[in-house]
Amino acid sequence: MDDLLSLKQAFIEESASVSDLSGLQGLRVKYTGKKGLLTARLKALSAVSPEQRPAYGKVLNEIKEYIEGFLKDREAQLKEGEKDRRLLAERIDITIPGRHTPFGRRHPINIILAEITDIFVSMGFGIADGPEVELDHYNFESLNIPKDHPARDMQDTYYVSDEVVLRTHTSPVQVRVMEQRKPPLRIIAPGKVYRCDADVSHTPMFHQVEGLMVDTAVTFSDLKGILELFVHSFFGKGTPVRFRPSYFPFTEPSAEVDIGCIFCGGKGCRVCKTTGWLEVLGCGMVNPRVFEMAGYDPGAYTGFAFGMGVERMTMLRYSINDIRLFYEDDLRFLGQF
Ligand code: 2NL
Repeated sequence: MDDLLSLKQAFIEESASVSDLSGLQGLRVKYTGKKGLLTARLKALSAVSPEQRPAYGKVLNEIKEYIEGFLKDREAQLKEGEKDRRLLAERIDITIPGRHTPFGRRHPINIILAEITDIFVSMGFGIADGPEVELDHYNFESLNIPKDHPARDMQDTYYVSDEVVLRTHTSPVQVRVMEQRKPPLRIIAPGKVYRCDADVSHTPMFHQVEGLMVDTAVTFSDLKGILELFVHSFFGKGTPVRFRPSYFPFTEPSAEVDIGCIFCGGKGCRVCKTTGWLEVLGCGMVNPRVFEMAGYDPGAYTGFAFGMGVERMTMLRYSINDIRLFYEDDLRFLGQF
């Protein structure tokens, strides 16, 4: 009997320090396992004398029930605690703000390039493209720009080799189209061009839109009508427009198109250098020598051509005073358009 009571006492003491399921499993094996302390007593019951057996058996049974009851209750308790801890660890705080995924946007140059393109497409012009690495022949020679012309200066042109350059305008695209197609022709050539230059108003790469219309009786009036319509679509209907005589080797006669200064309303300011006018386009009637070199009969066809800088148009539209902002990848700038 003393042995049984001290067994129970030992179990009570040991069980008090069990704090997790693996500790509880150790206790279960130690007492109720195959070679457990309680199991040994149960096996030994038959060795107790018949007189003592009922009383001994009764106490032993009580201890067995106590031990088994304790193990069962404590297991349930520990499992519950472990579940609580797991749920706490897995808890999701639905009040934390979501991760911000910034959207990309269109570059201002591309917004304006698309606007210019759309206006000419609406007037029946098709879109042409061609190589940015171009033969000297197409970039200069075929446009009546001879070898000693200042536009070919090493300071302006990126030469790849003697015969190959980075195109300095998109005109060569239009020459290539003339070589491949017969009039009537009505195309624009938008794209990147390269000039060895860099300051507040020049970047080594910039964008141009050139245009070309050729048919049997295209006149300077057609040029004026189309370009005036373009300027009014792009800058607004009431914008004053003027054509001012100019010179390009590839057109004759040539002109530059000015609009009334959109910053001072024509009164004169820093942007228009007190003239009241801003230059937006260059244009002219295609030089017969250019037609000849492209394989068109200058006696049969006439045409006009024009060119504009997209960076300049974008700067005028959005009042930007430094061209370099377009190419600095500053999202504070790029996010504003
Ligand atoms: C400007 C002036 C111009 C042209 C470009 C051209 C193209 C062919 C034949 C004749 Cl294929 N001309 N292009 C004509 C006049 C002016 O550009 O200020 N560009 C930014």
